[in-house]
Amino acid sequence: MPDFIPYHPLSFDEPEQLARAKDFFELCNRRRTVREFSPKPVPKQLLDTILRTAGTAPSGANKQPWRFVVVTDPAVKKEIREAAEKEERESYEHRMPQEWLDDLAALGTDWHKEFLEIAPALVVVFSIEYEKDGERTKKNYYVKESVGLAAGLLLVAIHNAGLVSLTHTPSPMNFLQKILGRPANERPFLLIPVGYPADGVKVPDIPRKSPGQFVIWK
Ligand code: IYR
Repeated sequence: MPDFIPYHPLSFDEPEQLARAKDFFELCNRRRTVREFSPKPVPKQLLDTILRTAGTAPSGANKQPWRFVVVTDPAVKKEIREAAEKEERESYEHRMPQEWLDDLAALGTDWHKEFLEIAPALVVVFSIEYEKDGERTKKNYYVKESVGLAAGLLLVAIHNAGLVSLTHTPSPMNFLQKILGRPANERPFLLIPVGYPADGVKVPDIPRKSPGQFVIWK
């Protein structure tokens, strides 16, 4: 039998539950992806605490198959920017079909990725596909789901601390494995610049779906 320990659930009366749920919704609903950053540095202890939040995510068989590489070294950020822009330029100019480009038009993105050098920290999220146990290879489970959940918590923790982020997906991303010297069992998942927004930053005027559009009650 595995060891079990008592769980101490949070407990609120119903009005308090609703008030907390509303407050948390308001908090999350203010989060926006930001594409222009200030170079103002972020304290290491703050990032460390935010990353600990990401590490609380549930995961398949509790394997916690994530790695977060925090890049603040300007030389490494520059290397990442150059590699990302090379791939992104190829994608925007040759690889992405018109329909995809049309879908991105409202976001105002293109292959230029200055933010990869300007943002004070780049959090590069890797998924750990398998672990080596001596000679044996042990596969992890539900890796994408697990790492996606950790990344979601990361974005909310960043926002909660008054910082902003951008979920960036240069494609293909294998250059990150090389530049950051990660082993073959780690696969780049997301590249998340983190920091403060540039002064007067604007975000696209795009709507969120309402619950009527994405929730079904049976
Ligand atoms: N990876 C490119 C293109 C891009 C794709 C999607 I889907 C987006 O939501 C946003 C951008 C880029 O990062 O610019």
